[in-house]
Amino acid sequence: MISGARALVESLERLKVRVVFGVPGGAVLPLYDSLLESNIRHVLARHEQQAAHMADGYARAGGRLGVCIATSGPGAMNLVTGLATAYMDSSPILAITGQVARHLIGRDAFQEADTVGVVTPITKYAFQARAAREIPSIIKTAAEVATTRRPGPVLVDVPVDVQRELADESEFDDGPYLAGYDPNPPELDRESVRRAAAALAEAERPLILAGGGVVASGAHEELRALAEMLGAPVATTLMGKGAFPEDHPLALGMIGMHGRPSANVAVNECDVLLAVGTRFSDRSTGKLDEFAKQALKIHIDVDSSEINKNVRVDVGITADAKEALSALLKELSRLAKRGASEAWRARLGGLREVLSTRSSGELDPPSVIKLIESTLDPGRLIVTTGVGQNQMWAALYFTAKHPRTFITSGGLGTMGFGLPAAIGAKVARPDKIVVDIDGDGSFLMTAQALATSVSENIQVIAVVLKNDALGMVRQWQHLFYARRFIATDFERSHDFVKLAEAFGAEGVRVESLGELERALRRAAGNEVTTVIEVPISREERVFPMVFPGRSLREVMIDERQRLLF
Ligand SMILES: Cc1ncc(C[n+]2csc(CCOP(=O)(O)OP(=O)(O)O)c2C)c(N)n1
Repeated sequence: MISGARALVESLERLKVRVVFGVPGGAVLPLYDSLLESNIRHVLARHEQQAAHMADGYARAGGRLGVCIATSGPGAMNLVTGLATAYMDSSPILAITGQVARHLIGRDAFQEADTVGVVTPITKYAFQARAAREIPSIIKTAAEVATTRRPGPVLVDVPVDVQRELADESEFDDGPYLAGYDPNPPELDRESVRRAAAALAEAERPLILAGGGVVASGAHEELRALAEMLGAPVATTLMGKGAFPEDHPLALGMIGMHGRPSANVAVNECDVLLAVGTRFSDRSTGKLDEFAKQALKIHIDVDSSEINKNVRVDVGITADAKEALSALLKELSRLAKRGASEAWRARLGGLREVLSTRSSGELDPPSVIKLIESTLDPGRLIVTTGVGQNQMWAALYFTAKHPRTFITSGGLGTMGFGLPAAIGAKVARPDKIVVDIDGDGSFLMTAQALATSVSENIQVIAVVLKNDALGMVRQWQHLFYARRFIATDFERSHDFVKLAEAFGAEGVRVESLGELERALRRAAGNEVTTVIEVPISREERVFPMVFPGRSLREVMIDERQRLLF
């Protein structure tokens, strides 16, 4: 006879789960007790939101399932932001929550919350185990649902008496729990692939737009082969950063509100657009009616509900990106290809100049990001970000050369994501240098994750761009609310050096690029986590910018100068 809790831990072991991030509580005590007998590492977060972001960072950096645990009621409710973040960015995490005992469900018992009810809209699936014997099959299925087709978070709610319940192992069911769920992507529609290949072969001004789905499916090599075969430039979404090496001659960088002009303009001038693994978020497309309206559009996505959801396309292919791109490559190798025209390449090459990196020699944000990249071994670097200006500067100026090296809350835009995600990423990839490029506002939302980082020896570097403000919101107040600033300036400046030290991390304040370089070198070899405070002006604004509701062809390069392409 074994308990539900033991069965749960064994199920995780069978999935080769090596680490879980969590915070214990009454309703998960049996589970924690069973973890004592396991080799699974438990990383103690100081807040469940952070446990979820850690699992998310682990999943995104490592390309495998991340697991987090919370107790019932407040613990589970604290996971919500982390689950919604993972849901929007299609990140495979498994959240296990405790629940009050079965006979107390629905009676407002102590620390009872309807966790499944709350998380259903922000998870790919939410299970509740009603008997110990169901646990192996639920955990196996939950992990399968989280990691297959379009990945996403899954929650398993386990009442505490189910964790305690003893069952004979012969009673345990480990068959599929959801008979209707097919983990395999749908069969590739060959006819659509042929149509897509024919259009691409004919294209004079082809453009490939790669989203997070390319990273998730590990299709980066196929993408590169296809781009090189066609001589087609490649733009990415924010989530697609790293899907294509950004130092490649065909790379245009990121599209969208703060995209690179070369990428945004390409969208509106290409004749054939191949979009792969992107859901065409409004932040990426700008004004929808204008988005690539001149182009024949092909869309590959593993989630059929994404095809024609935001952008109407000429050829929709529901498939795993890797499989579809391989099929396209094969098909194209049989066709005579026109290849991208010289004029097209020259046009886009010229547009690259529009965004030149300022090098004032001061601590301006582009120079800070560039220095992080050049000082730390770029081959070993993983960047995570907060949300706001810091995130957009990181996205614009960090050259992501490999998949899973740029980790950011793209869809939900969750402040506080950067530090815990960095911790999770470092656990998944201890061989990497993980740098959280953060804003002071975002950092303060989850700064106590420093406690986890220091006590668990998970060494990361946090570079806090300190403008004593909620910079991005302030930027919008500046641009769209006639500089009527409210609630965006911090009345007091915070001391991040002392904050770091309070947790046993190292803190350093830098006043120049030279000092920053020295601090980064020291931090990379440091035994503990380092927080580097970088003062920047609150008047800094992120440009280029496509104003909300505008077409990607209207690029503001500062607050007055509009370039119309
Ligand atoms: C949890 C959460 N609350 C509020 C917001 C709205 N918001 C977007 S950007 C931003 C300001 C971010 O400030 P900071 O982290 O200091 O970064 P900066 O823009 O100054 O680089 C805010 C409040 C958000 N994205 N997430």
